[in-house]
Amino acid sequence: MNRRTFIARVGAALAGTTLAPVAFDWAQSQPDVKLEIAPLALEIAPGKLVHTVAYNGRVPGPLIRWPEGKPIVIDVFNRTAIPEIVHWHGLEIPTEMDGAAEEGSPMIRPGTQFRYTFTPRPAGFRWYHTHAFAGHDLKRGGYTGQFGCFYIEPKSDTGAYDQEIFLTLHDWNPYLLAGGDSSMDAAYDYSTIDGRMLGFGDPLRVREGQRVLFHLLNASASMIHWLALSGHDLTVVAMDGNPVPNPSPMPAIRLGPAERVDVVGTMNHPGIWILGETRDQMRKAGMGIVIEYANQQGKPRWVDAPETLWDYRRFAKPQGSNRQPDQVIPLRFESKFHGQGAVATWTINGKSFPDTDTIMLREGQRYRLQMINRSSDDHPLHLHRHTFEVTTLNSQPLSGLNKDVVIVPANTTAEVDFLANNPGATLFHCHNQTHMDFGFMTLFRYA
Ligand SMILES: [Cu+2]
Repeated sequence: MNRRTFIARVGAALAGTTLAPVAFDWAQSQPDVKLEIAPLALEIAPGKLVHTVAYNGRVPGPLIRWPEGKPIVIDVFNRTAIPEIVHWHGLEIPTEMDGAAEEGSPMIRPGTQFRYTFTPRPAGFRWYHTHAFAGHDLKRGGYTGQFGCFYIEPKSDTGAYDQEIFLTLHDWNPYLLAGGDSSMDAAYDYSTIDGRMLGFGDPLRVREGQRVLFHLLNASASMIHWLALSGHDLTVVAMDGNPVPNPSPMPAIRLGPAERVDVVGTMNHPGIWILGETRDQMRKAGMGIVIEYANQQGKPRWVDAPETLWDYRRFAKPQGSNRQPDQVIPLRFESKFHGQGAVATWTINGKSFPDTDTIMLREGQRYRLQMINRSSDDHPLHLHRHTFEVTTLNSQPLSGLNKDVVIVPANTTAEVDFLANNPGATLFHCHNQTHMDFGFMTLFRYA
């Protein structure tokens, strides 16, 4: 049984239960947001089309901006030929609304509609995306344009900025390529910011002296990206939507798949600049956007950012957490090589999903996930429906850094603590689509 057959079985088991889509009169109750999933020929540059699937005919999907604590109704219509599902990433909501079939949320069958209703929380920069299986079919799941930003407004807005800009990174036209260890990973032809290649989207317009808050989202199915704004430092103020204890200026920003970083830039260097991937070949592939100061002319300039080390500890408190976990859960990640040209499978404690051991949680307990990466890849690990605190990185303590995705570098160990405060099935997986589809996933349940 692989992830696809598992989803099919869960779906069959759920038919006829309260989790199956409920019939109701659409005309009588209007949703707050409507999303339509449909194929799209996206023009990433003049005459350059990528054939994908997107929300409401655009990439990214519409920005959902919503006050914390106010219930929301979102209708999703699936106009594609395959079952789809929308995951609300970083939200602490019930299992049946979370949008992960492995937890028991319903798939949306072709030609049907599903109504998501929940109360968005916690405040901050969240996002939404498909959680469908792709496997060998790189035209599905996270490889498509099915993603958008979800901003939950805090009750008291602390924003001391003049302009707010959301930017989404994505890579297109995936194909499988042999990596360093000869197993296959996704590689891409093009990369974009907000669905446009560098030079072909509208520039971002700023004025001298402005403080600009950038909400950066890496919506790539598998790539880690580095971004820099030529001529400017960017101060990291939040990660995965949660304010960091130690905001720090950085010459470049690292974003793993599904990570968000909120940065503030002071516009104190007039000109026409490129905000782009720090690697030349990635900017050539399209990942960049022009920033234009008022009353400035000329060609957009790129200036290489100095070599930057990215250490989460820099944004955290340097000492460990005072709180001790009630239980430590060791999770060992390994790959299984299946020969030249084959996709590797992934294991957690020696087993691939759905044959992994389900981990039982008790409500109110604090758990420490000890993530031991015994592979030569860096993995972005994501826990659904909960926020965790990063507590050690390769035995170095830290605290106060609250996230829902963390990159565990090759051959290192990272620990995160979380409070079991949201009963229901909870998925834990690598956010690299290829890795998660080939076994890198496990389920937690509450006793
Ligand atoms: Cu991975």
